[in-house]
Amino acid sequence: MSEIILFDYWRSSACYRVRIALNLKGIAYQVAPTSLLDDSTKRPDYIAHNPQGFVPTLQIDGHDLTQSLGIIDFLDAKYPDPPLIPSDPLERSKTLAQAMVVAADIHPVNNLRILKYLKNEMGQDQEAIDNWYRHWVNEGFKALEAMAPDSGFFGGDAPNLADICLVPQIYNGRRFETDLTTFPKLVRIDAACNELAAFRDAAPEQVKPA
Ligand SMILES: N[C@@H](CCC(=O)N[C@@H](CS)C(=O)NCC(=O)O)C(=O)O
Repeated sequence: MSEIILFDYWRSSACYRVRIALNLKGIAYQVAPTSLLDDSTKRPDYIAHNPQGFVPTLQIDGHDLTQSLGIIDFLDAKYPDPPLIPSDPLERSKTLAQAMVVAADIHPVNNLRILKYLKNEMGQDQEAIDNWYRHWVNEGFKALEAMAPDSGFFGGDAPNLADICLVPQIYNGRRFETDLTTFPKLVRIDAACNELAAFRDAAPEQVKPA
């Protein structure tokens, strides 16, 4: 089998999701550090791998896979143990809904390119941008808290795709000093996930290039 390569930026929450999934499944991979600070992802040689010019890209079996949830879905189909997306139709739908609160509703409006646009094109100052960020985290987390279980992980006894999406979003929420006190279940699940080496080893500070 050829080497698996993750085009990764240490602080990207979409990359963080994929790192967690790879670790949970015990899949060995190499990192191709890809900075978001120097327009590396906008150069033609990178666009050839990822037409959107985003990270992550996972190179595997001679293919370039993009979109963190698409990548994790592929990994789950190819390496089914442990499962990250339930096979039962009802549980699968619930897990995707929980994951998408973060991946489809919170993250896209708080992405680096959106924050840069607010600053450079809309002339917003840092305080307004930080308030924007916290507002959308709050909106999403209010709903996700209501969807969260009273004990265990979103996945029950073991983490699943929803937990994988939650942890990077909590990490970034804290970076922007979001008040998480009204989301006790989410904070509890985040802490439980971070008891696991697969989550801890995927954390930005653990993978930040020297
Ligand atoms: N929905 C995509 C989002 C990917 C994405 O937006 N990645 C960010 C980093 S977290 C990025 O590459 N941003 C570059 C840019 O905004 O130009 C996924 O889940 O993979």
